[in-house]
Amino acid sequence: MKLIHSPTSPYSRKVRILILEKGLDVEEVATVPFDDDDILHTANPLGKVPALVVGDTAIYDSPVICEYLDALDKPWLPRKSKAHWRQKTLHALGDGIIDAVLAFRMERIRPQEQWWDFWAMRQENATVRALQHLETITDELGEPWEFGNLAIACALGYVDFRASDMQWRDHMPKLAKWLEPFEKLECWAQTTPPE
Ligand SMILES: N[C@@H](CCC(=O)N[C@@H](CS)C(=O)NCC(=O)O)C(=O)O
Repeated sequence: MKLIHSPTSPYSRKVRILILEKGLDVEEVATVPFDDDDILHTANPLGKVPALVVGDTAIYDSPVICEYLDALDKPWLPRKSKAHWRQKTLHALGDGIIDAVLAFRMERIRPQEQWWDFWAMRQENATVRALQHLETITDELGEPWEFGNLAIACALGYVDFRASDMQWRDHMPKLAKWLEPFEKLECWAQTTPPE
């Protein structure tokens, strides 16, 4: 298996952490999606990372890749209905925070006269609401690693990377404490985005 990824992509980070934690044999191929490499376009016509090449087929969209890899060995994702859907929903919440931070950033890296403040504020408000919600359910989140927590931890890492001026730790102390064990793990250090 081959993972086409970008070292700064938080969606890729989820998959890379899962691979490291499970000790899976996956070759990593780093790319920059905006370079429009053939290897990425062949694997994923949408031109987005991550994409996982498995034999003569490809799997994409990070939650789908995570679910595929997770199912290979000692799944973290519970089978039982209620816990299963809860973990998938938490994973979607983490991905949604990443989506919002990314969309905000895309607004702000345009020339200033092209900024669309309505859209930027919408993304920022969604991020803040999601973090505030997580602060209220921190006790329920549990230990690393679970299927939902993987995405939530990577989302918080992405807020630190791309929206550090939010200073979310000052406003969400329980969530900040919850993240600490993740930040001490080897796989966390190995997948920290380069500056
Ligand atoms: N829903 C996708 C999102 C992937 C995504 O947007 N990746 C970004 C990098 S962080 C990308 O490849 N962007 C290039 C583009 O949108 O053209 C997933 O979870 O895999």
